[in-house]
Amino acid sequence: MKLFLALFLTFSIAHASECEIPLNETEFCINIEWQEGPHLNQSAPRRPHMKHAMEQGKSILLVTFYLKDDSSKAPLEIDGVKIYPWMTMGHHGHISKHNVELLEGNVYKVSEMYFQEMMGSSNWAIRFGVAQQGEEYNYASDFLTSVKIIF
Ligand SMILES: [Cu+2]
Repeated sequence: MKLFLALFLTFSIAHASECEIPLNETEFCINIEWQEGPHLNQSAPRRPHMKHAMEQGKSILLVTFYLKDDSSKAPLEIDGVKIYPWMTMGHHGHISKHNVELLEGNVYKVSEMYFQEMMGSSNWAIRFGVAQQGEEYNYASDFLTSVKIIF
């Protein structure tokens, strides 16, 4: 038990100066904080696939981006940033309903997310990407990083 704790502390310290979540390898880091949830609604009656996308969820995530070498972690606005819930079901996946607002202080609030268990899967993640100007963003393949949601 003591050995495990010592190893864990070493691991934490070794990564203290790194990004908790890197958006890309060189520049930006992401900080996330659940303001509400994440809630997995397992009691909703079974509905046809994708119907859930119309329902309004309660889970709210606060996201900030900061420069990797900025120890003050000052929140930045990222042009064209995409933050969205993604579900993986077997060999395919899909986006689902959400709303993103940029609050004062460059805090991104992602709300109205409804995480539902579907066909036995609760494999939800939050994906982050940046849309390039003049190009259509592909939600399935253009993300830069993804964080699995632990319910
Ligand atoms: Cu699904």
